[in-house]
Amino acid sequence: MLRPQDSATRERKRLDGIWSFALDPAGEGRDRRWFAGPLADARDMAVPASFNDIAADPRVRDFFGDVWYQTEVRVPHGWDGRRIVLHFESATHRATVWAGDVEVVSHEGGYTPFEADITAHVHAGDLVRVTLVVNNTLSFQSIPPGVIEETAAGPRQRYWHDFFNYAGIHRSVWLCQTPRVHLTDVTVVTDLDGADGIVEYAVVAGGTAGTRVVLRDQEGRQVAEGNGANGTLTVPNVHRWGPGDGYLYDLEVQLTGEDGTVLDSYHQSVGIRTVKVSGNRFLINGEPFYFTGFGKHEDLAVIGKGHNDAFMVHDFALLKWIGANSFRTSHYPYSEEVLDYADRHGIVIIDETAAVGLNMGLGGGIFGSQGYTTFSPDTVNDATREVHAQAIRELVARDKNHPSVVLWSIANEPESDTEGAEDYFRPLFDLTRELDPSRPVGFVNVMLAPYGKCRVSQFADVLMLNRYYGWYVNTGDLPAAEQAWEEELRGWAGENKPIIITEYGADTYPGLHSIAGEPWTEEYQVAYLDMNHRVFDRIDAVIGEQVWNFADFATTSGIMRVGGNKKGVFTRDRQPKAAAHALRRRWRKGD
Ligand code: BDP
Repeated sequence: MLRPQDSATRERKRLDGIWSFALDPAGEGRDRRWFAGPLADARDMAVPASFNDIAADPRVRDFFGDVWYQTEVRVPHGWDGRRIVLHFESATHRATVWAGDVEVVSHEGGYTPFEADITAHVHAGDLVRVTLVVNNTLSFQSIPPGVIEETAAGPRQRYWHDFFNYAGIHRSVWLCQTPRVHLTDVTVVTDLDGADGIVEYAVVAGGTAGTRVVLRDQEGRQVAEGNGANGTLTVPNVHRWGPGDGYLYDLEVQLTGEDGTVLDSYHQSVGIRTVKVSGNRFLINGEPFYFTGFGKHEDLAVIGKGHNDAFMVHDFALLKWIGANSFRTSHYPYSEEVLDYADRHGIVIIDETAAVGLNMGLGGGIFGSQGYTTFSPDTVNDATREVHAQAIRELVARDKNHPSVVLWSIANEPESDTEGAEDYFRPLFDLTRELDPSRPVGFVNVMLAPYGKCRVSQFADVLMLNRYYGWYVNTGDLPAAEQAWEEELRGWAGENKPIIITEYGADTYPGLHSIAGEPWTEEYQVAYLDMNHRVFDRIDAVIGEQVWNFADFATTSGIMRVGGNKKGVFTRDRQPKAAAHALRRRWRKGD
C-alpha cells in the first residue's frame, strides 16, 4: 500500500475536522444499520484525536466497545474516471468502514494504515457518507492484549501495559484518487560502495505498464535513472543519510504507456545509508553508533494519542536541545508524519510493534502475578501469534523505506524466560528477517528475565534491556543498585552482541525537592541517571542509552501512578525537570 500523496497523476483530500460521534454501549449499531443514515444523538468529535478525553465525560473516557464516527465528503468533480480510495492512517484498535450503505473494509490493529477502493460506490461530484465503527476492546487475541473481567459492578477492561488505552481515529483520513492503472508498492534498499551510493528498487503495479525511475538530489538534479520494475541505481559521490544529517534523495517512479506517456507517478524519498551489526557494535554507514535518547509515547493532554504537528515539531526541537540522536517508538508504530520528520532530521529510530503486555508477571510497572498464564491455549496462543505476525507484516510494509528506522523491536517486555515464550517468538523473528533482511531485529527484555534466564534473546541481533535498578529494585539505594546492575550487565556483555539500554528511569514529581535526594524528587532522578551512566560507561558492549521516558504520560489509575507515569524528563506539557538539564550536559558535552 502506498501512502496518499499529490503527484502529477494523484490527488488527495484530507477529511480531518469535526465528525459526528456516538457510543454504542449495547453493540447494536451494526444490526440497526447506523451507517445507513446520519448518526442519531451524535456528539461532536475531533479527528484526529483519541475520543477519551475530548468529551469531558467519564462514560466516554472509560468506554470500551463500539464507537461510531461519521462524516460527509464531496468527491471532487474532476475525479471522474479515476480510482477512488478511502485511506485511514490508523483507527485504534480495529474498525469497519462504510461508504454510503456499503461496507468497504475492516481492519485489525490500531497503529497501521488501511484503505478501501470505493470507486464502484461513488460518483465524482457527489456527496458520500463515510461511517466507521471503531472498537477499542482488548482481548488475549489482540495486540496489545487485554481481558474483559466480570465484576460485581459490571464488566471491566483490564490490560497489562502501562499507558492509557486511548482509542479512536488518531491520524489523518484521506480521500484520494489515482489512475486506474497505478503503482501499488515501492521498496528501496540502499548500500554504499566506497564514495558511491547504491539504491535497489522494486516496484509493484496494478495493471501492465512500463516502469521508469528517476533519482534526484535535494537540488532537483537528476543523479541516476532506470527502467523496469526492479533495478539498481548507482549514485556517484553520494551524500549519505546519517544521524544528524537527514539528507534525502527523491525517487520518482513512473508507470508509462506504450507511447511513453506517464500513466502514474509517485515520489519516494530515499536516504542512502547502511546498517549493520558487527560483534558488539552497531554500525551506521560503517561507523559505530551510540544511541542517545528516549522511549517516547504518543500522548498529549486532551487529544491523547492524536497526531499533532505542533507537538511533533516541538518534541523534535527538544530532542535536538537535549542532544538526543534517537528514540524508540514505544510501544506501537507512531504516525507516519513522525517517521518522515525523523528521516528529514537525521533522528534514528527503533521501530516497535504494539506487542506490549504479553507478560502476566507484570502490570503497569507493578510486579506480581496477574492471575493468568501468559502463553496457553486460553490466553496468548496461536491465534494471538498470527495477529502479532500480521502486525509485524504491516509495520515492515509501512516503514521499510524509512532510513531513520535502523532496528525492529517486535515486542516490549514479553514473558521471555519460558519454553512457551521461546516457541512463540522463534517464528516471529524468522518472519521479520524474511520480510526485511536489511535491518537487525530485536525485542525488549524485561527485568523478570535477567541475564542467564532469558530464552528469547538468543534470536536477537541486538540486546535491548529495560532495567530499573534503583527504582523498582534497590529503591532509593543507588550504591546497591549500581553494584547489582553492573553485575547483570557484565553477564549480558559476554554475549558479544550490542546492548542498548532501552529503558531506565525514575518517577519524578516536578517541583519536589530534597537535600537527601529521596525517590520522587528531581534530585533523585538526576542521581539515578548519573548512577546508570557510570555503569554504562564502564561496559564496552553498551552502545546506547534511551531514558524512560521523554515526557510524563497518562496511564490507568493505581497506587503506583500519580496522575500518570512521572518518569518523564519533561513534564507532559514539555517543561524540563532538572534531569533534562543533566542529560543535556552529558549528551551535548563538547558542543
Ligand atoms: C516498563 C515498561 C513501560 C513502563 C515502565 C514503567 O516497558 O511501558 O511504563 O516500565 O514502569 O515495564 O515506568
